[in-house]
Amino acid sequence: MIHKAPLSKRAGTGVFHSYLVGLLFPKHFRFVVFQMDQFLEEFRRNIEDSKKRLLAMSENQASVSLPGKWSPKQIVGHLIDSAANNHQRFVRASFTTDLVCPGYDQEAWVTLQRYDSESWNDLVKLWAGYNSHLLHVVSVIPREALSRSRTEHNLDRVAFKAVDKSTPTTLEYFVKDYVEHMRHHLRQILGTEI
Ligand code: NI
Repeated sequence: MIHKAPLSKRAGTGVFHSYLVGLLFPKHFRFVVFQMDQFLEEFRRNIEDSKKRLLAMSENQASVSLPGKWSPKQIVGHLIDSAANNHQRFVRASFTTDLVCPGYDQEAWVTLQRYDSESWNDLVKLWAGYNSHLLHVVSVIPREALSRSRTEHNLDRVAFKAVDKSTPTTLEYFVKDYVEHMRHHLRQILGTEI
């Protein structure tokens, strides 16, 4: 029934539900909130630190690619595609009980958009700006929507670390998986420290 309520009520339901959970399971609830806050703080630090380090690279350094591999420009381009796709997925999932998300052809997206011919500074700033917005979005999605158990999902196909179809999952898992994928690609450019 929640999916038919008006927007304002829907958000309110999440807050009220969180409040009830807090009353019933105070310790558990505080632990969950603490975990999420800590995750968001690390996500924020990843964006800020990586932005500085990426901007310190030259246009030439960012354009170099080894045979069969993406250049730093193309990797950041791929991360912009990932942010754009997951932005849609996260917002849509806040209103649904399932987690069935459209996929996208990652190689084809990078090739078509010719990220290699764009300015490195512009790409890094777009990547950082988009992720700052995603950080904000995740911080305002009702906790109930993040922790809702979703039996119908396709994270066996669209997640970085796949979840078996028969195992229920959550939007919280998917958000953390998104950031894990981002860190994986940042490490390819910046080395192991991220
Ligand atoms: Ni990837």
